[in-house]
Order: sequence, then C-alpha cells, then structure tokens
Amino acid sequence: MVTSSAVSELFDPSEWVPAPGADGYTDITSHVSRDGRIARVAFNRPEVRNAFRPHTVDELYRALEAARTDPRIGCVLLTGNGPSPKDGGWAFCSGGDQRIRGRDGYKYSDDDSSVTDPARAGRLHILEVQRLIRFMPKVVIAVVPGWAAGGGHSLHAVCDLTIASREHGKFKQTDADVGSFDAGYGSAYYAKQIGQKFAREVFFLAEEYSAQRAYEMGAVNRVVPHEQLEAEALKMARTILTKSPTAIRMLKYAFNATDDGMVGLQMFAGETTRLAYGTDEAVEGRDAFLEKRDPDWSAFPYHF
Ligand code: S0N
Repeated sequence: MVTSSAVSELFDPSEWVPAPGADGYTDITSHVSRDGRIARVAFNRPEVRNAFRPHTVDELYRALEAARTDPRIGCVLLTGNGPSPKDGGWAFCSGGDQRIRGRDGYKYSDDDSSVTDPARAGRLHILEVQRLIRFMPKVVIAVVPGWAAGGGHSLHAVCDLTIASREHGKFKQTDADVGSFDAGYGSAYYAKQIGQKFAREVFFLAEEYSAQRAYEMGAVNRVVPHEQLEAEALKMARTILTKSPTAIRMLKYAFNATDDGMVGLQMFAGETTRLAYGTDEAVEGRDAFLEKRDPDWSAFPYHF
C-alpha cells in the first residue's frame, strides 16, 4: 500500500483521498480530490521512468474506468509519480517495459510462468487505455513531470490537454529506436495536432524536446514551474468543472468525431440521442407506442 506522503514529491496530500479500491494497486496510484470531482491516476514505477508492464496497464484501465463511471468526476489528471529513488529522475511514462517485451507483445513477468492462460500472454492492451481516454466523456489532462517517451509519449498525445514541468518535462518518441510503432493516435492523430512535418521529425529522428519546445510545436498546452505542476493542473481541472458537463461532453465528442470515422459519429450521435430523449417530442413517440396509438407530432414544428 502506498501512503499519501510517499506518493510523489509533487503530490499534495491535503488535496486528495485514495480512490475506492486503490489500496490494491502496485504499479499505479489512484486518488480523488476531497470534493470527489477530480481523479488523479499516476504511474508508480519511477525506478524505470514509469514504464508500463501488462499488470500496470490492467490497473490503469481499472482506475480510469472507475473515473469514467463515477458521475461526480468531471476531470482526470494522468501523471507519473517521482522522482526515481535511484537517480532522482522524473517521468510521466516511458512506454512499454522493454525488459519483458516478447515476440508477440509484453509479458506479465520475466518468464511468464505466472500466466497460465496463453490468451493472456503477449499483451499490447495499452491501446485499450488509449481508447478509454479518447472516448470517456470527461476531460483527461496529461500532467507531465518528466519524460514522456515511447508509449508514454503516445498517451500524452491522446489526452485532451497536456501541462508540463518547465524544468523536467521532456518529450521523445523512441518507438522507431526500439522497433515499435504506434500507428494510431500516437502518430497519425498527433500529426493532426502539431502538423505533418513536425510529427514526422519527432518520430523519424527520435530526438529530445524540452517542454518549452513541445509547447512551441503545439504539443503542450502549458509549461509551468516544476513545484507548481500539480497545483496548476488542479487549477485547470477546477476551471473545467465550472463549465456545463453536457457542453464539455458534446465538445469532446465533436472534436473527436472528424478523426474517429464511424465510431466518432456513433459516439457523438449517442449523446445527441440521449439529449433528444429529454424532449417532449421523444416522449410523445414513446408514449404513442406504449398506448398503441399513432404519434401526434403536431406540437413539434420542422425547425429551420
Ligand atoms: C525515457 C528515457 C529517454 C530516459 O532516459 P534517462 O533519463 O537517461 O534514464 P535511463 O537511464 O535511460 O532510465 C532509467 C532507468 O529506467 C529504465 N527504463 C527506462 N525506460 C524503460 C522502459 N521503457 N522499459 C524498461 N526500463 C526502462 C532504464 O533501463 C534505467 O534502468 P537502470 O537504472 O536499471 O539501468 C530512456 O530511459 C528511454 O529511452 N527509455 C525507453 C523508452 C522506450 O523506448 N519505450 C518503449 C517504446 N515503445 C513502446 O512504448 C510501445 C508501447 C506499446 O505497447 C504500443 C504497442 C502498440 C502500439 C502502440 C504502442 C504505444 O503506445 O506506443
């Protein structure tokens, strides 16, 4: 169990309480703000720059799904705890743990003897987490205290907003260095954010970018002093919470829709259907069916 004071140097225990079920996590920490409206989910493997193994991804998915389905939570902060006890280095996330990468994906342990079901071996399910972030009807903010590299870089790209530490925030897309390639949100969608030339440079050269440079390229929303990173992230979240939940949800799905094809349309249309159900017109359609009569639409004009 991780105690509040041991979470991260940037973590302010006066702001948070453990999320329900968080005591069972080993690779992440999960908290909710004291008013219950903001979630803080953090990678907790600072000794490997917060690289994720399949178990980390399982926990991450569970914590984010809990945030998605909690009706009080309107904003999620995704971050990395630190610094590393080994060398003081900071990280958001350095992607898949290369030490347990096999030929068909990432293993649950060094020899995978803990996995008896072959269907569970060789996982690449970080992409399921990416989709959860993308499709949850709440704003997800990447709070980047250090390295965002490889699959960690992809996670920051798929988050709605990114705030980064001025001193320690660093970005590097190492996929091509290690024979890995995120061909979806991490690259193609990222190119829509910062433009094709910059995105190709980030992937093809795999160089290091400071938080300030990433901001100038359009990959980061805000760069703030390291000590203030989480306080500023909380401030952003609290500003978002002053807005209409329906407006935020519809805007997120509208921003997504043009890039998400039929799924984007489905998500947006699902929300419009939910809104339509609240109208007298939809109630008339339902009631007419239940009362075995023709619906009377005369009270509902064809708006122009
Ligand atoms: C992050 C880097 C640049 C930090 O460099 P720095 O500060 O010099 O620290 P190091 O000394 O290198 O690291 C400190 C210790 O941490 C270990 N470590 C760091 N990253 C990893 C890692 N990813 N896996 C395992 N260990 C890691 C170091 O080994 C060191 O340990 P010690 O002290 O014991 O020597 C630098 O560390 C770096 O470049 N890291 C590797 C980044 C990387 O290449 N990540 C993998 C990229 N690929 C993916 O993430 C694929 C993910 C995926 O699942 C996927 C699959 C399909 C489609 C999409 C994706 C996707 O999401 O991308």
